[in-house]
Amino acid sequence: MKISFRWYGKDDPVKLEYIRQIPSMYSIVTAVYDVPVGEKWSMESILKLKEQVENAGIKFDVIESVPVHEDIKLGLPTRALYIENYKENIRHLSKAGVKVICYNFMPVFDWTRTQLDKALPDGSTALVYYKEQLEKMDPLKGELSLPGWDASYTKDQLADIFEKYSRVDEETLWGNLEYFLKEIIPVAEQCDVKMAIHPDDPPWPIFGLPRIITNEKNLDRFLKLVDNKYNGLTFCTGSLGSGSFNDIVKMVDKYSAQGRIHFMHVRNVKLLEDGSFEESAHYSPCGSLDIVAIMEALHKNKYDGYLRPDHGRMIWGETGRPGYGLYDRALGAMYITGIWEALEKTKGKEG
Ligand SMILES: [Mn+2]
Repeated sequence: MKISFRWYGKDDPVKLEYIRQIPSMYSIVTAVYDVPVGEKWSMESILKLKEQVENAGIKFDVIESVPVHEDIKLGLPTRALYIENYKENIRHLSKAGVKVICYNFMPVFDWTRTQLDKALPDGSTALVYYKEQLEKMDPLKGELSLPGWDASYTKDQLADIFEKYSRVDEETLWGNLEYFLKEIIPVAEQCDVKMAIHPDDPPWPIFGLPRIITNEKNLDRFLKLVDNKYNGLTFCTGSLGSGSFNDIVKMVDKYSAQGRIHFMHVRNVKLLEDGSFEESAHYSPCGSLDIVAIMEALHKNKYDGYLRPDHGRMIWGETGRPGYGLYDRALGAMYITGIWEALEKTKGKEG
């Protein structure tokens, strides 16, 4: 297992120098942030990023994300150009030594929460998803701006995209994903870069838009679309674990045994009775997931891919990008590292 940490580039208040000071830190997880979705990333900007990261003494192995242009998800004729750009990005990143690329296939919206600063009883704040709040939200009214919501769309553009998605049901979205994979996976294999899809967060349709990377049955179907190890998963315990229908330990065990997990996002969520959830500290008793059992499954299957602590709470007065402060994620990294060390010492390095 290789511990990694997301970094949002030079404007991130969490400095590379701080990330390096977390014991066990191996690789950064980052992206080129100043290029519009769907465009090519120049070799120059990739190498500049690599140099910054390596100068801080950390590896530059994992990209999260190379975003997928909406025209690819919609299956529009213009996707041809964006798919060619995507292939070129894989080639460029491979030349810079990147091993894993994370991406997702969620229509329009990335991860969605209804509140970003919910105060928990211990005085920390966390990201939450309350069903009741979500039902009152209407993205087309444009009163809301949350991370994961593409602020670059105007209200009219968003209405236009929603109109286009009215003709894309789940099966059409599956077809568009299959088309995309059949184009890019051979390139990823040639370049020895593992593609790792991130599950939908939360793992159910929102605002009437389809979502398909949501549960075990659908992950099985996804992996069979192109049955090749270069077509793999970012297994996000918090995203999939927001649905009580997902048996996370069983799924981690199954997909890591198949060698199809290339990147783990480990975090905990506390499920509430009505299908709502709150993000919690990584420590198992704070949430609904058994983090030790998840790590045991990975260890048993000799997982040697990348793993990062995922969203953290805001603690100790830290301010910054919701979910991506330094302190709670660093606690998460050390908690996971500690579990792994205990597993290696009690069960042996062979797993
Ligand atoms: Mn995640």
